[in-house]
Amino acid sequence: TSTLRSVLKETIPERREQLLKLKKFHGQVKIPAGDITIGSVLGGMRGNKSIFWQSTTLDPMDGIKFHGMTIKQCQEQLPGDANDHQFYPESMLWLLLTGKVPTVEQTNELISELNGRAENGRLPECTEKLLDNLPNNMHPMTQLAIAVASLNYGSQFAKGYQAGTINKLNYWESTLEDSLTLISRLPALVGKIYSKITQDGSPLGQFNSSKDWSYNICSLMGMTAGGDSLNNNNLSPQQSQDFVNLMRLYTGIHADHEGGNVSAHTTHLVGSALSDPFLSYSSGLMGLAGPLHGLAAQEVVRFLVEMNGSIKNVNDPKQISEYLWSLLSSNRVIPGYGHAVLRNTDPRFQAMLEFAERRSDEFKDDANVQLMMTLPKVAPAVLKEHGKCKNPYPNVDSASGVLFQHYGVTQLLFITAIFGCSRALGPLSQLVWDRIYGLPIERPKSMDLEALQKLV
Ligand code: NMX
Ligand code: MLT
Repeated sequence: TSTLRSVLKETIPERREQLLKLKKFHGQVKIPAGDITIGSVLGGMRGNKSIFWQSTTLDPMDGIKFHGMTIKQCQEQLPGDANDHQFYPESMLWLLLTGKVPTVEQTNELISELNGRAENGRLPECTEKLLDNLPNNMHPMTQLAIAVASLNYGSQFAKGYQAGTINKLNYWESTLEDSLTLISRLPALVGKIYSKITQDGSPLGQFNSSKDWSYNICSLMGMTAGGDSLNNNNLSPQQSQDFVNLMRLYTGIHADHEGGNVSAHTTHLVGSALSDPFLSYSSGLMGLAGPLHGLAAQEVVRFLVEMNGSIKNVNDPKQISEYLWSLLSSNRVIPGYGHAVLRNTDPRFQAMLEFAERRSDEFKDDANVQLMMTLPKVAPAVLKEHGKCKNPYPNVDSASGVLFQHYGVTQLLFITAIFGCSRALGPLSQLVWDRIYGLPIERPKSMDLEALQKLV
């Protein structure tokens, strides 16, 4: 991390000074439109601007921006696979951490840095044994969260803190070390878990240290072409190449969604107790596993498959609309639609859709992908008429699951584990900055019903 560290170090003094001045001289300034109401206390803290988060900001209409850059701008400017206009998640990680667009050399250096830490895809012995002892059919997210927590056995931050050898101003350095190690281990972890849920836990593919992080996620899942896969994955060379680019796209754009979403907020909260990055992100993963958050991608696939089996003509908007109404009248949600903060189509959904549209031949006979592409023309009107949800448009989880399924990832529970690889990038970058700034432990005040009642 020599260059990454030096780029980070250059930005630290100015940012630290800015934060300290704000805290010291302007701590009493009220945040506009940020007043906390009884509605926000009882309503999931919506509209309550109270988390400090630097790397991404969510606009309700335009969606996510990474240090001010839209997904399109990231696709144009971040180094990646030139043939597919697809940036590497490593360049996204660089951007998230430093606020700067990396050069090709800097991106390659970070790719090598992560590969060096990955130890050829070998997991620490205790983590390997731990995973071997978990039932193969245990929920992949439970396995992933346990395995990530177990990596804290080697935490530099925890060791240094325990020994009292690190100064508070330098906490960020071992936090960065641990975060990069955690991220580098994720391909091997999810590869192992994928093998456990599909076979017996033995390797499905080989780690390739000349390739990028997303490629190695695919390779260790046994989904690449040529010598790296040890698995007969039935993909043509073009399909495995496309699958790798789908993985780069997916893991690049799911990396961060400002600070308030459950996985990011949990990582930040647990990290504020100075728990090390492994424990902090393991907690974030537990939140990502909920059906209203990351698990929704899996629910979408189930729902599309069920709908395909239930209606005669999936090109008939009337039949789709009737099916959606039957769901809503039995008090079920339409998965992949709605959002806590967004009020428009999620640009991440748009990016996944464009991936499919660019490969129309590949997907023309996949009834689930076709239905996913038709649904945005029908579901928003139904949800508007239903009148409950504030955002009737597709969210990020609408497209990803069926695309992964198309290439052979049929274990739906696993899709959230791929989300878990990606989401590590944002919250862990923020954790490094939390330590740079020396943010205190989070401890908001809670209120009971009587206290709220007194206010009215
Ligand atoms: N289908 C049916 N009803 C919905 C939907 C939907 N897709 N979205 C929201 N509603 C309902 C919601 O359940 C609530 O009903 P009630 O008052 O009876 O509790 C009402 O509309 C108002 O909800 P909102 O304020 O619009 O949404 P909220 O902020 O509470 O929740 C979600 C946001 C994302 C949890 C919600 O839209 C949802 O459950 N969507 C389906 C699941 C999903 O796709 N989740 C993935 C989100 C993205 N991610 O990765 O995390
Ligand atoms: C996310 O990516 O975390 C989801 O869209 C949920 C959110 O932002 O609340």
